[in-house]
Amino acid sequence: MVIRVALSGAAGNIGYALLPLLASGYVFGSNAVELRLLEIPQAVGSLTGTKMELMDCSFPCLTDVIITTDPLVAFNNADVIILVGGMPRRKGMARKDLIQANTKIFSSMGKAIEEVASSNVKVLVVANPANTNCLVALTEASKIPTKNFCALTYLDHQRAKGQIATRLGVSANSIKNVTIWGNHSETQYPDVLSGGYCVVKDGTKVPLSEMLANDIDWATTDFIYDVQNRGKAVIEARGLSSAMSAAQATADCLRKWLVTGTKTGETVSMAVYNDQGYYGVKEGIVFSFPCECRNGEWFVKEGLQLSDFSRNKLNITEAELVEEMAAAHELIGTSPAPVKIRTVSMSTCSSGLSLATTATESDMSVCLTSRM
Ligand code: NAX
Repeated sequence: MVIRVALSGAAGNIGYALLPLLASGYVFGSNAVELRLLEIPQAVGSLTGTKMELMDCSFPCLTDVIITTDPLVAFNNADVIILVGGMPRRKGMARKDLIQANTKIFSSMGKAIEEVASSNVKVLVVANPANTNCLVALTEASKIPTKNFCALTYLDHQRAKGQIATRLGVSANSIKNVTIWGNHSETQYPDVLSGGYCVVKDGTKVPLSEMLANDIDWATTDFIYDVQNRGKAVIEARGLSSAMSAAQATADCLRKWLVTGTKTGETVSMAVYNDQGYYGVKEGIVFSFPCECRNGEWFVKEGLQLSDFSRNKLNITEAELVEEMAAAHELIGTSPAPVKIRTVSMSTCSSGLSLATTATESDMSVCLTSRM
C-alpha cells in the first residue's frame, strides 16, 4: 500500500521544512509514501534540487517523488493533498486583493481535486487566507465530502500552548485543550479559559482558569494579542515568515487527524466546514473549533461553556469569515448558502486502502476513509 501525498507550493519555505516530515515516517509511520510536488513553472528548477536532496536522505518509506506543474497530475488518485502554494500578501496589498488572487487559485485546485483525486482524499489547506481558501476548494470539489477538508489553525494552537507554558513555567506538552476559535487571522480567538487544563506532576488535570486565576488580565489581553500577532513577530525577528513551526504544525495536524487520532478527552484546533451551526456560529464558513479526531475523521467537541467575553470574540472572527465567504462566493459565482453536507458511504478508497481502524500512537495505521 502506497499513500499518495500531493503537496502544492513544495518549493517554498514551508514546503522545504515539511517534506522530510512527510518522507521520513513522522506523519505516516512505516507506510510507503509517494510524493507529488506541485509548483509553478518558475519554481521547478529549485524543486529539482529539493528532489535530489530527498533522494539523498534515503528515506526507507519514500517510493517516488514526482515534480509537476499540473494539478491534475499531482492530485490524480491522491489520498492526501496539502495545499501550501498560493499568492502571498505583498506590501500594500489589501486583504480583499489577497482573497481575490487566492480564490482564483483555490477554485482551480478544487476543480482539479473534484476531477481526479480519490473520493476519500483528505485535504489540508495551509495557504492564506487559509479558512476561505479551504471553503473555495471544498465548494468547487462538490463530489468530495466536506468532512474531508480542513484548514490549518494547529500552528496557532501550538503558539497558544507555548505562550501559556512559558508563563506558567511548565512544559508545552502539559498544556492541553486550548482552543483557537475562528479565522487564521488577527481576529482569531485563542482561548485557554473555556476548557484548557494543565497536567501537573502527579497527573492531575488542573483547569487553566484556576492556574491563571491571578493572571486573568494577561490571559484576556496580552496573551490573546501575542498569539494573534505571533506570525508578524516572527517575521520582524527573523526577516522571514514562520516555516519550521508551520511545517511541524502541518505534520502534527495530519498525524492527529489521519493517523493517531486524539487521546480520550483531548481536543486540538482545526478549521472545519461548519455545517451544523456549532456554538451558534453561522453555517457555511470554515471556522476553527475544538476538535476530536477518530478513525481519520474530525468531530467538533460541543458543550464548552462560553462566557460573554468569549462569545463576543467569536462574533468578531465570525463576522470576518462571513465577509470573506461572501467575497469568495461572488468571485466564483456560487451562492453563499451553506454547501450541502456531503458524505460518501464507502470504506475503500481507490488506492485500495481500507483502513477504518482506530489508530494508536504505536500502530500508526492511516485512516483514509470518510464518514459513513
Ligand atoms: P513561500 O512563498 O515560500 O512558498 C509558496 C510557494 O507556493 C512558492 O514556492 C510558490 O512558487 C508556490 N505557489 C504559488 N502559487 C502556486 C500555485 N498556483 N500552485 C502551486 N504552487 C504555487 O511561502 P511559505 O512561507 O511556504 O508559505 C506558504 C503559505 O502558507 C502562505 O500562503 C502563507 O501565508 C501560509 N501560512 C499559513 C500558516 C497557517 O498557519 N495556516 C502559517 C504559515 C504561513 O504564513
